[in-house]
Amino acid sequence: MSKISQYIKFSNEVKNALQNNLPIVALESTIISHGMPYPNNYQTAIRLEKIVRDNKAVPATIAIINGYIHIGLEEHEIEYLSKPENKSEIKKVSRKDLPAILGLKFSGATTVAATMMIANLVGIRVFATGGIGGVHREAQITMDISADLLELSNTNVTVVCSGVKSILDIGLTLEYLETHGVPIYGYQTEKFPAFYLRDSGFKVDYVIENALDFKKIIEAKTALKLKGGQIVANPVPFEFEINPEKINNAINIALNESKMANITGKQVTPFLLSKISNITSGDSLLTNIELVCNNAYVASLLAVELKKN
Ligand code: PSU
Ligand code: MN
Repeated sequence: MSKISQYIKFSNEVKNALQNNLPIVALESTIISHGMPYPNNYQTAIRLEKIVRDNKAVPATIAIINGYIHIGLEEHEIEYLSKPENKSEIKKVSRKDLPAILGLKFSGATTVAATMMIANLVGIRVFATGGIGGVHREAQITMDISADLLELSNTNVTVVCSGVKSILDIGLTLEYLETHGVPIYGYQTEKFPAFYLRDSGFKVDYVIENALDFKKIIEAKTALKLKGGQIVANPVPFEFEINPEKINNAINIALNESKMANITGKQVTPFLLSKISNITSGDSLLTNIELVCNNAYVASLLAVELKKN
């Protein structure tokens, strides 16, 4: 009989943290391999781990290398995932891809959905990323709805993110999450953020002022035996917010180009991200990096609070 343990390799740091019940923050790898250019992706992945450690938690960056789920990466593994020459062999791995990637011994970068699944398998409860996938614009026609949303409804992990990009239909994404019982907590804000912007025009469900508020909610959720995850929406710091006109213009151009080029399926999100970064000559990348770092910081505060008696 095959067991999950035969597919998992822990870093020493993560193994030790699990054994000693220390706070851990999961980090995904699709933003490294498919979300940012080299060398910013490498530098950001290293910086994220440092932020988590500086805030008294243990980082667990998750990826699949040669058929093994790695939970906690060495620097050379982060480098492997970052390098442009490896991009074609590093698949973008969501829930549906996991059996084939492990069974056939491929390598892959995990999306929010796959990272949540893996974190949950080993009992990691807090996860930081940039933005989650969502309901794409015109999903009424394309049916393009990210598996991240269903994962949030089923898997008991908290995702700290800066909302979703307006490459998506934000209103429909929020409706979908509501239908599937996924609550959204604004970290010191009542506005649901739109990734590059602090305010999407939509509201979060509840505001949490600090990690203790969050812990009280999780205690109640646990008592209720509710399944599924939750979103902590953390806006990009003021000083790194991008000019709304500039970003909306870039998004519209990128959306048009993706339509013209007939981009579909899992290529859509990476295509749009790299176009937007090119159009804004890297401005969007800077914002992207800073918001992920801030999410790693807040996720660390939450993970630490959850482990306090
Ligand atoms: N949104 C972003 N940046 C990203 C992603 C989403 O702003 O890098 C990545 C995440 O890994 C997310 C995935 O889980 O894209 C969603 O892809 P899809 O839309 O194909 O489900
Ligand atoms: Mn999709």
